[in-house]
Amino acid sequence: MSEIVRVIGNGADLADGEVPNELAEKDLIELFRWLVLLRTFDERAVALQRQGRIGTYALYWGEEATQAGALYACEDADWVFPSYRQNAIGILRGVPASTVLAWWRGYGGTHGFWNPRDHRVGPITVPIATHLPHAVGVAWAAKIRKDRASSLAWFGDGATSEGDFHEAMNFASVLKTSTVFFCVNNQWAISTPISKQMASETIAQKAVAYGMPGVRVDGFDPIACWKVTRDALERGRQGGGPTLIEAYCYRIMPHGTADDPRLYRDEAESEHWRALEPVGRMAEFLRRRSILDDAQEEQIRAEAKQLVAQAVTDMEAIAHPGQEILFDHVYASGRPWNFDEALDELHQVERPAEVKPLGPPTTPGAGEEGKTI
Ligand SMILES: Cc1ncc(C[n+]2csc(CCOP(=O)(O)OP(=O)(O)O)c2C)c(N)n1
Ligand SMILES: [Mg+2]
Repeated sequence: MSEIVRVIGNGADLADGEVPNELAEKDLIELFRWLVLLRTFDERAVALQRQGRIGTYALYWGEEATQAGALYACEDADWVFPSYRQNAIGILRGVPASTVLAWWRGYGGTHGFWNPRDHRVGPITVPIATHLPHAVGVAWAAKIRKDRASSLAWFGDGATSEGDFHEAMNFASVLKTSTVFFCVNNQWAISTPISKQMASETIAQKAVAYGMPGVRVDGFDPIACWKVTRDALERGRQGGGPTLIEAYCYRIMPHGTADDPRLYRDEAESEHWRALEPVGRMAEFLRRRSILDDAQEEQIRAEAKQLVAQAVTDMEAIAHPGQEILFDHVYASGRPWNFDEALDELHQVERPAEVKPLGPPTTPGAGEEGKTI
């Protein structure tokens, strides 16, 4: 099994490694700010779902390092493609946080979506692995145009069982595109553990078959995630082709707000991993080096809270879209006759004048059940 790249130790028996020279103190603080912003958004989104103010939500608590660390290594010109688990990544690139919340509220049109070209952030992708060929496509286009842009796509351990993963890996390696395949191995695909997902010892080793490097990194370590992504992008830009990164971590939380992991796993195991979560770990690391103090941390947290609170206000100020939204934007030519008929029929269905809250949360796993993404 290849070695796992790690920089941040645990302040005890596991020593800290070297911080790459390119990361100045201000970068480390900025990276911490990103981690806190992602965490604050995620915790607030779960609360909003529990209050019936947004729909089912796929939380990423604990996976912030794989997101912020990798994105920090990207240049603004690089394209990034999230799955549902990296749903808020766009807010680190200028997508309004209210737009992401509106997406989870089920709003379409201009409210719940952004133009991928504006920030080079692909749409939130629910179908597993379908965004991987897209990431290869944009990197291939960039290569043809002799444009410097690379691409990066995040996906899970479960996604490696999809054909799209293999097709994308093959195309990227044959065409030598500058693409980073960032696999967040959180060891679970809803209720399927990694042991039932694959017989391979690691995910990184799958890279061998495609003639590209496969590296393993501690997925709870933002600096290590930055480092391996930066190296992969550098290589790609120099014409070295794609890289597969396996960020080894654990899905500490349920798959989503409609999932109850107590039904299929021992929660004592998540408690073990929780101790490694990246936000607290990064804060402690920065304190060990006297880069962060209480006042600064408090300010970073307060700013994140304020940004997310404003996003909630903005999201809730959006007028509820009409039922037409289900049928609009399907065809560029407008609604065909059968859509009009279906819409008429839908208008006959009684619905409350006001948007009904989704209702208070019930026990996880009950209620909005089965509604998994
Ligand atoms: C093509 C497709 N098949 C099945 C699903 C249902 N589904 C949603 S999440 C998920 C598990 C994905 O696990 P993994 O790739 O490890 O990502 P994680 O949820 O752990 O981030 C499945 C099977 C889907 N969304 N898309
Ligand atoms: Mg997974």
